[in-house]
Amino acid sequence: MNSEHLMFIHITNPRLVRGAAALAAIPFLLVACSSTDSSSTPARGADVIAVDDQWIKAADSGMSAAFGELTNDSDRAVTVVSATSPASARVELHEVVVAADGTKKMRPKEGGFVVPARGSIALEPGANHIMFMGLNAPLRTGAETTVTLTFDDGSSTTFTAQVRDFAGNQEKYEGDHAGTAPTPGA
Ligand SMILES: [Cu+2]
Repeated sequence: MNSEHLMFIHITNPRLVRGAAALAAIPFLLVACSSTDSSSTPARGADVIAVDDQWIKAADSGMSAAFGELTNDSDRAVTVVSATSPASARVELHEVVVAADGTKKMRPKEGGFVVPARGSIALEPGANHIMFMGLNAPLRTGAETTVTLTFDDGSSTTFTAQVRDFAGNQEKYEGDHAGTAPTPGA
């Protein structure tokens, strides 16, 4: 009688029961947290934008540009609103347009680069590009530098791009935006 009673107490020890209940509850708590995050908070640009095939045009001084492909792995459009790089005093988001006289000119892209939901955009010579407006030092073929993109939600992502030779697409800078003309000799 006594030993049976002790065994009963041992099995139903409240501390053990509470411990088991707490262990069982942990997976539910984790699931609850992650599902709450993804449903109430839109995915941040930094978490869903991938940069591929990135490169930068070699240049001794003045201006250059970075290119690549941006892919959006989310269900909302993400906009790149600005960019920076240690290689250039000023960095702008540019598009290329055909002027009335048929020549191609580049200018700041109004509103930034929109990467559509579940889609991608190409930054390439003759089209949208990340413009380096005042190189801090020569960009030599084979060297690397980083570029940081900031998205419309305030998050940012930094990628490393390699410098390549590229002779084509020497578009003129439109230069009719106050304060955006390149600094001579910069
Ligand atoms: Cu440009």
